[in-house]
Amino acid sequence: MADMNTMQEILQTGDGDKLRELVQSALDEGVKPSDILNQGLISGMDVVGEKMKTGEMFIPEVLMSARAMGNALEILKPLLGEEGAAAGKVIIGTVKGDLHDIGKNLVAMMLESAGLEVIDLGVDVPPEVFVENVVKLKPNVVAMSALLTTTMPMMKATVDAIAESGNREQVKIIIGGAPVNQGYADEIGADGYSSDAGSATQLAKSYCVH
Ligand code: B1M
Repeated sequence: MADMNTMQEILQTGDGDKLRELVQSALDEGVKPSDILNQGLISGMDVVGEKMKTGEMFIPEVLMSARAMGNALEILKPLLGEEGAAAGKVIIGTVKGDLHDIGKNLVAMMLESAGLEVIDLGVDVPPEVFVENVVKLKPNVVAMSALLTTTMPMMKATVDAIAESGNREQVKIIIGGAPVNQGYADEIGADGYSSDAGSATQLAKSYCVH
């Protein structure tokens, strides 16, 4: 039987091979990919976050867990898709100063699975790089991720930079990541906020289908 607690424990050890094995056997047993993601991997990462905070885990160990999670996500990627592909283009990135990319990658993956064209600008993306890509690629949506309270202000800086470039009306801007919420999206003049990859995909699609 697939055991989500074991999956969470293996994620904490950073053993990517073992984690992939567990994910695969859970899939073989018929466990839904979204349950593996939420109850096994994301819950496991929450434990890692807690241990990081209390000093029970250090950065190199957290990085190993992050890598193991990335590997496991590769297996889930093709299975998390949705029916009803919509045409549209999204540029996505983690804002300047912020190196967290697991959540952003998950959102990018789900957007792609939903049939949207996704241009991933990576991590530590300065406002001017978002602007350059808005000008060059003319996306329907710009999606920004931030995991640190100290990098949240970069979201506002990016919204402002896009406005200053004269392109604010041409693009919808959506934000996400653990420290942000709808109130913050309203405050900085973003068009929307999503708490997870699934709702980010719904939101982006709603801005792409005309
Ligand atoms: Co960092 N880190 N980290 N870290 N790290 C956090 C975020 C933290 C909460 C841990 C803690 O203290 N409990 C804390 C932030 C505190 C704060 O600001 N309030 C923290 C800290 C302090 C730091 C450093 C400063 C530590 C240090 O060096 N002293 C440092 C900063 C480096 C930097 O960015 N400049 C740092 C470094 C790292 C690692 C490099 C070791 C590693 C990142 C590896 C990587 O990403 N490749 C790491 C990790 C792994 C974490 C935790 C443990 C896990 C994050 C994660 O991947 N979660 C994290 C604690 C936690 O969140 N539980 C923590 C899983 C992921 C699927 O969830 O990213 O929330 P999440 O994404 C979700 C939603 O938020 C949403 O959808 C996703 C899926 O449903 N979402 C979006 C995300 N982006 C979206 C964009 C959208 C929509 C939805 O667009 C529209």
